Amino acid sequence: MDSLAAAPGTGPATSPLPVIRQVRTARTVADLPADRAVVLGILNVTPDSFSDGGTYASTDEAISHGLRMHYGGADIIDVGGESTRPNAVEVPIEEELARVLPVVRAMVKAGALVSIDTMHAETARQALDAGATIINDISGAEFDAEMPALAAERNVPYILTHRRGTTATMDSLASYDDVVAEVVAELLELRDRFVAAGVAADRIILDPGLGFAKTDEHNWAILRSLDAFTALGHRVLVGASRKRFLGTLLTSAGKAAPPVERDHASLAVATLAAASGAWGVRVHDPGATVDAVKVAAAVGPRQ
Ligand code: PMM
Repeated sequence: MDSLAAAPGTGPATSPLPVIRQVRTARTVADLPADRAVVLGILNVTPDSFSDGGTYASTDEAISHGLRMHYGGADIIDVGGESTRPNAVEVPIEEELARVLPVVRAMVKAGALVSIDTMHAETARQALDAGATIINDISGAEFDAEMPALAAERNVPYILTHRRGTTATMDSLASYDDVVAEVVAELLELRDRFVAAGVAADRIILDPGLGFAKTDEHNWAILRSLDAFTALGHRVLVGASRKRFLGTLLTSAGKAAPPVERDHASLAVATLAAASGAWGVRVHDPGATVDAVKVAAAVGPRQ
């Protein structure tokens, strides 16, 4: 299938596809490539995400963008309906469901593997019923009490992300003596709570949660020591794409680079994360990132 019009149930094309590659898309998690890092394409169906807020707020725009990423080579489409930026307004579950479910259904119909980016077990449950196969939860220690039981019952991969506090409080909690050791310890404690609730350990993917209760320097320290995370015996996901610390890095004339000007730096971080053994990277520009992680895989580990 190589055009939007040919994707059953996804409606007419509303925008051109910049790149169409011959892709054989993985339909199950087991089909994901094992010889390079996996690339998740970010699909925020929100009016207020920091990095692309509002761009794909309508269902049609979100589906078109998701299909562009799918045909552009993304391994997984990560669909979210609630902004996770500092001080984001909480979205009622009905609103979150109305945003994500039509998009999840369309992506699944087009043959994409879908993860659902949500902090709510009810949203995750309905997205899984609609064909999503991975739960991506950034709530950290504030997780929904229903989430472990759902992850255990459905036995799907579960992305467990480090975060302290909520979107309202996380910036004020970005204080560590040793950020790497403390994030590892807090992630493992969370991991143990999920395992105790019946979630198979090999289903748990760990994410250090760049930008979630972390300063710029904390993010760099974690990236510098990614092997402390990959050594934990779980797959590791890294989400750096367009984040604030990259804007700061690229400051020009006293102004941080805006999110849309952070893609080259995002690509560099994804490549370095893949070279450090990350299982996956979550990015806004999956087509270019797939090429980059192939380079990382071809070079292989440092001798
Ligand atoms: N970052 C954001 C949202 N979801 N999920 C995971 N697993 N890891 C992340 O780092 C992460 C995430 C926030 O970024 P966005 O607004 O660009 O989606």
